[in-house]
Amino acid sequence: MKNPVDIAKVASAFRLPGTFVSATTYGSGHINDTYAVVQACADGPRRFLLQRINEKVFRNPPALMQNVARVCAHAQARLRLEGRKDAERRALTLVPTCEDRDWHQDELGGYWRGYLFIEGATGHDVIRDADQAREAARAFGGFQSLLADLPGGRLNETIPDFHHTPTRFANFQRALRTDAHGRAAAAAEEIAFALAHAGDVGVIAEAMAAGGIPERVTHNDTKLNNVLIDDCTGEGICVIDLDTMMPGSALYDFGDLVRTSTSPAAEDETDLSKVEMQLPMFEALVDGYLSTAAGFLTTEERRLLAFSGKLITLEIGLRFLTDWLEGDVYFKVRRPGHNLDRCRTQFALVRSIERQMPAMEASVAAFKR
Ligand code: ADP
Ligand code: GN1
Ligand code: MG
Repeated sequence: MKNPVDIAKVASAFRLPGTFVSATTYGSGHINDTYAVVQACADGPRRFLLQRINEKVFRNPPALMQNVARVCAHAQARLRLEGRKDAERRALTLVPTCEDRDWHQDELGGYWRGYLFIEGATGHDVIRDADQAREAARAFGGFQSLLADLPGGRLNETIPDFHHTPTRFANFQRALRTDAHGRAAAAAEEIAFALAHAGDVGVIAEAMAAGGIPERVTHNDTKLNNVLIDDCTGEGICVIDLDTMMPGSALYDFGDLVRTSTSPAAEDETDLSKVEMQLPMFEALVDGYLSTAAGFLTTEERRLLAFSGKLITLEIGLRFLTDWLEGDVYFKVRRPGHNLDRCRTQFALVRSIERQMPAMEASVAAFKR
């Protein structure tokens, strides 16, 4: 059990305008503890976002916050240079602490940060239509492009080997050998599926190691609910959840969009007949992504766009399976078997992608952009 949080006290450590009114837990992220805080200000109530960083997942919060601060400042500067009047809705803005720092450490040692709350926009857990898919991909491609000239050298690696799929596969194999909770028997089919895909896991990692795919500044957690979509215009307005910003491959980011934005089923859907990679959604993703990323993508990256969807879906499925075997220690779970359900959904999507891989590849090749 975690200690109860005195969120009013945490809020008082930040340079927030007005006086504290209330706070509620917010969002459906699997990692951090997120609160929407209401402050009474001269012009009425205003919301802010406070987040406690998950230290089991992120071992070096100061290094993480250094990345986040650099990325936010650069994105804001670029948007202002472009003359955007609503720059504060288009990139995250950190709220400084009363001591003018980017994070606050509470008396129990927990690390907190504050963001301006982006109103009138939503992070969707399930894709609604092709326009939304196009917008999400356009926003993430635009974000990669915005950060291509990030000054100050390489970002810190907040989680080493985060998308190194062979390492994820090795972690799965270790969890399987140990089977610390005696759960492997209940997941025999999923384990067989994972083992049968050993030949896929090295494709992108090996191409990167050989220099065939360039390292870029990437987001690495581009699931659909990590881009806020404007409630009125439908525009992909702001990329959020910057904890995993680090050196990576553009293919990781496109791949996770395929995982989260082509199927009409939720990530933890238990009726697997609903899980399907829908080609029109995939085409909308490619269209949206190329509208902002075509300028920098190499031929090899383009060639692997469809495959990246399969690989990242497999990789996240492996991670859910590993966490199930290890006793649900990483992802937040809301019911027994939640991680196994999530794994099954991912693997069903991998199957659907495999059935349609030729059509997906043909569709990428046909894009003229
Ligand atoms: P996690 O790492 O746990 O996924 P996120 O940073 O994605 O944490 O935040 C959780 C949720 O909070 C998001 O899915 C989104 O709905 C919401 N959120 C995050 N930042 C903001 C913001 N600045 N304004 C409005 N909503 C936000
Ligand atoms: C986590 O933080 P959130 O909920 O946006 C995870 C991602 C997974 C995703 C699966 C730091 O993302 O890597 O793809 O769950 N983030 C971290 O839904 O592990
Ligand atoms: Mg998130």
